[in-house]
Amino acid sequence: RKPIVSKTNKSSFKSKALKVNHSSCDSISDDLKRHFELTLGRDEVDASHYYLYNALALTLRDHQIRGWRETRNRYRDMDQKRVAYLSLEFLMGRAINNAILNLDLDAETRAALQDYAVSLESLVDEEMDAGLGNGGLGRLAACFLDSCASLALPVTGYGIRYEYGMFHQRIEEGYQVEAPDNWLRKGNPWEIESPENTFRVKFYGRTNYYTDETGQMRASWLDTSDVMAVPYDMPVPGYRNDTVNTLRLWKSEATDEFNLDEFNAGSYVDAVAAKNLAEQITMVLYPNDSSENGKQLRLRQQYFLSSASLQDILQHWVRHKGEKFTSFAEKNVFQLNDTHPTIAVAELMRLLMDDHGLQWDEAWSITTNTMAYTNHTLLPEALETWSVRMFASMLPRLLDIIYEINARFLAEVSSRYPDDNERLRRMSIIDEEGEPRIRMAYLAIIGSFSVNGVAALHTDLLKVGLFADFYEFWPEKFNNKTNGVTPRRWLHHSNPGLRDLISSKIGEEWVTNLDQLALLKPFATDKEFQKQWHNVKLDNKRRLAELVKATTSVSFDTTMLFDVQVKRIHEYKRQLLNVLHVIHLYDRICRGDTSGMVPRAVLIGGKAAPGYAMAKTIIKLVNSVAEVVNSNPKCEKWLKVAFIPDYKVSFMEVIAPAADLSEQISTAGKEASGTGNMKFMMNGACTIGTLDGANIEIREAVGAENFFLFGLDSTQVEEARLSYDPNALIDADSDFKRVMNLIESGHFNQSEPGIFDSVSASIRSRYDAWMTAADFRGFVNTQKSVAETYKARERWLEMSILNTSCSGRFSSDRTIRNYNDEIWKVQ
Ligand code: B1N
Repeated sequence: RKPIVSKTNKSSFKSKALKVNHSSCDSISDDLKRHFELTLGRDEVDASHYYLYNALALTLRDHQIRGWRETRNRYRDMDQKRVAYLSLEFLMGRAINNAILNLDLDAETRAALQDYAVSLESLVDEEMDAGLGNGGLGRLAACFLDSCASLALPVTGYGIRYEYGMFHQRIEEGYQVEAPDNWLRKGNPWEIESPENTFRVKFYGRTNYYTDETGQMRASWLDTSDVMAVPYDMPVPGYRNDTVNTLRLWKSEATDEFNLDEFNAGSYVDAVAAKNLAEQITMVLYPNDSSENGKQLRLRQQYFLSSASLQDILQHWVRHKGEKFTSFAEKNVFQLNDTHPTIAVAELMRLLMDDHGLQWDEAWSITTNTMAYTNHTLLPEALETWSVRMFASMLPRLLDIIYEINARFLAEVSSRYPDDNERLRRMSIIDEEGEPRIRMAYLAIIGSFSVNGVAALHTDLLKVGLFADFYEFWPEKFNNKTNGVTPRRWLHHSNPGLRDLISSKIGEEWVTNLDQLALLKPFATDKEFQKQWHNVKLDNKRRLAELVKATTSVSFDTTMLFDVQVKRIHEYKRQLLNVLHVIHLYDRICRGDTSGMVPRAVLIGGKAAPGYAMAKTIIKLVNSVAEVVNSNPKCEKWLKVAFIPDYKVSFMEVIAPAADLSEQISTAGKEASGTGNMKFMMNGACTIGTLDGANIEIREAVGAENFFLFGLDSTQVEEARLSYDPNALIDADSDFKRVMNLIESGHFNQSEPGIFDSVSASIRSRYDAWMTAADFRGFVNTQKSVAETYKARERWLEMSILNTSCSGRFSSDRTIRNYNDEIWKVQ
């Protein structure tokens, strides 16, 4: 091959520009060439970014393979406890930069790419985000995998290889339009199929009871329709520690047994076509965040994941230890990411009893000593229940087991609380009000040795509210594990400017020990350091302004305060409150009242569940307000508003480093934790927020004087609800009145009358669950002090530096250490 870049150029680059490890540099270069020319069969005319990206991904995968194998062998030889993290969602984002960073191959990779005259930055955009999750819950699972590998903990992620991940969002005429995310269309160079570990998952059929040779009553599940589960493994590299863990994703495939009736009836084609049903299971991610949708197919996904994963682990156990399960619970933990994989409780019972011959008591002891449940939400609309009728037909054997679990549990309750039928009704796994339903959260609690919430407030509220009866029954099961995010992706990778500035002051230990960021505190008031800090932020704002321009055509001026709210669109997160403030600023600008104001660029982004009408209307409102504001010359100097379409992990990597102000404004008591709040803090944004979720702990860490607090707390919210009168609040506040009048007069929707009626009605409703009106005045006032502080540049910079310095405890390394110390107990 003729080198695309001349030899002299290449060698001078190598010798002068970068400090590189020559042996791995040559091997990266050689491997890249080999994959490009041999694996992919390309030559220089094909040197498109697409093929180069693939060749590079394969090269990096090669460099993880030995560590991957060695990690597996090490775990096996050490024979220590293992953790399986079961989750319907893993929101991994892109893998390429993570691999380069964790393998420490940045300089080598850049040098190798010189041969092709392309930059690394231009290649990484070729990778589609692995969007196998909705939001916080799925991204948390991804951060956890990074921390587990970086701590060299034997933790395997088990999930579903959705053919279609989170939908792509386009904005047309201000409205959200969904498009399918066919992320595997061009192949996935990171995954390795492992067909030898295929398992059979049963559905439908009936339970058969029989007596075995020894006279024992046993059960088997017969006449089932089976689906095959084929695993695809993705490497999860730890940070520069030779550990490579595994994310195992299951794909559903039809069995080779065609539908015999149809086959014999001569309809061969119909029989083959019926394979579609099996393959549907892993076709698409349900795009609902914090709400359940109750569809049959979703239950099929949940059981499919749970059964395949447990069979995988049991097969491994039997291969190495034989059919003896006495020490199984000492060597295995299953962490359930919300109730979504909770059917695993009943499935483990079934496998141990029906397939491995254990008796109930032994199987139950193993199950309740291996399962651990994480709750992620208090919202009633997110709590999963399944209709007994549907369950009975799809998973008959599992329903038998759930009934038995419930009967034994209720017997325990009634011996502790004799004659308390009301309590039995409340605590039963089966909700008998109306059509009988299975309460998955109760099954999870009863079947687990640990139940945790995801922030201190959230765990406290679980104990006094949703799970109060269970807390009273088993107080020792309940514990808190405040969420965290990985500093590798969310600071080291996404904010190179800040990373280098921080390391120049305190060294690099912070990357694996984030508490070290506290060493920056003395520099918070250092003028020279503040200047450098400011310049990094400015650079990052430039980068974000380019993205905003490219995706929305709105120009953000980098001297403005970047005021950012990106997250799923949900009423409880109150994007609406944010919009009310924007309209208030607009109204003031139009009236010429700009005293105390600071020029702001407001950025909002996030997806609405396709069936969530109000969330979609809120997106339309943001876009309508943006259009009016951005086209008014009076606003030019003061206010810009943009809605960034298709918010995703790779966008957050650009957004978080550039934010000045982080909007965390949920109705207190509703956001279980939040994790975006932590990413912003780590990158030096100040938070405006309510006393909700992890905001409380963020404020505690950074100090009340460095946090913009407003609004009712969770207790006040519940009190205020009793006599809530939003119309009185509006009438008593002339600013609020004008804002409502702008919305209700059709100012933002002149050509589409009435489209925001539902929005104003919800704000004015006494039953508004999110109490938006209650916090309007507090929010507007606190935004005023944000503006004042931002103008006092040095004070703002001090706050910004302190936010980063105090973010150490929000590393997911800390969270995972807590899980391990208090739940998993892996040595
Ligand atoms: O989990 C995150 C938290 O930081 C957020 O506060 C919380 O809202 C989020 C059903 C959910 N809770 N529940 C879900 C997602 C998908 C689904 O189908 C519920 N997501 C959260 C991490 O702890």
